[in-house]
Amino acid sequence: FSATSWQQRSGGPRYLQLYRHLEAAIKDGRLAAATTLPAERELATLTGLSRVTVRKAISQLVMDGLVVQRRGSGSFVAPQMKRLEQSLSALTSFTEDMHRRGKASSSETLSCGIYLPSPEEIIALGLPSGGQISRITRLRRADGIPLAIETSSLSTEFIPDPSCIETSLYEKLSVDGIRPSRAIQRISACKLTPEQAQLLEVSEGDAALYIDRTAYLPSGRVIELTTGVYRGDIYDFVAELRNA
Ligand code: 16G
Repeated sequence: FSATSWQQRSGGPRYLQLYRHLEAAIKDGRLAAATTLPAERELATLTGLSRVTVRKAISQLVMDGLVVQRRGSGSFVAPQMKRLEQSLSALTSFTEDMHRRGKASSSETLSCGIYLPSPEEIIALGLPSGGQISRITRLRRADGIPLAIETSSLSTEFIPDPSCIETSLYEKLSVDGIRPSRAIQRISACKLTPEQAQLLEVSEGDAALYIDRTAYLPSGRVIELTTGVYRGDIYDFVAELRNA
C-alpha cells in the first residue's frame, strides 16, 4: 500500500477519495493482481481515515470487481483481464478458443443431470419418443478468471452422462466422431442477477451478453442448445461484413 502514496485531499467524500486512489493504483498496475490489501484496521491507521470510511471504500471496490474478498483470507486485488475479441465467423468451443489465445481454460460444473425434456426441447433437439436430456451448467474460466456461465442441453443419445464432461463438451463429442458443422447464435443484452454477478466476480446489475447457440450436425439434426451469460466488461464479439 505504501507504494501508492496515499495523501488525503480536501473536498469530496473521504471514502470516494480512498476508492479513487486504490482504483487508480489497481488500474495502472501499482497494485498488482492478487496483492493482499492491508486489513481494515491497518488501512485506517495508514490513511488516518475511520474504519467505517475504509470499509465503505473497500465495499465499493468489491462491488466494482476490482477487489475480491474471501472470508478468512481478507481482501485482495482482483485479477484483471484485457478485453477479448471473439470472432463470429468460426464455430469454435470455449476450450479451443482459450487454447488458441494461450490461456488456460477451466470449467466448474455448477449443476448437471438428466432431465425430461419440455415439449419445446423435444422439437428443438429432435428427440425420439421417451428421449431425455443431459444438461450441464458450467462456470467457464480463463487463467482462473471467470468469463461466462453456460448451460448446455443435449440428447442423452450423444451425452449419456453429463457429469463426465470434465473440460470440453466438444472434445467429449469428438471422441465419438461428433462435431457440430454449423450453428445459429443470437446475442442480446442482459443484466447479471446477483447470483450470476457473484460467480463472475463482478457487480450485481452489470451489463452482460446473453448468448443462445443452437448447433447442428452435418445431417441437419440439432446437437446442442446452449444459453449463457458472458461478461460485458471483457467480451467483444466481432463479425466481418462484406458488401453484398
Ligand atoms: C462455446 C459455445 C457453447 C459450446 C462451448 C463448448 C459460445 C457463445 N458458446 O462456449 O455453445 O457449448 O463453446 O465448449 O461460443 P467446450 O468444448 O470447451 O465445453
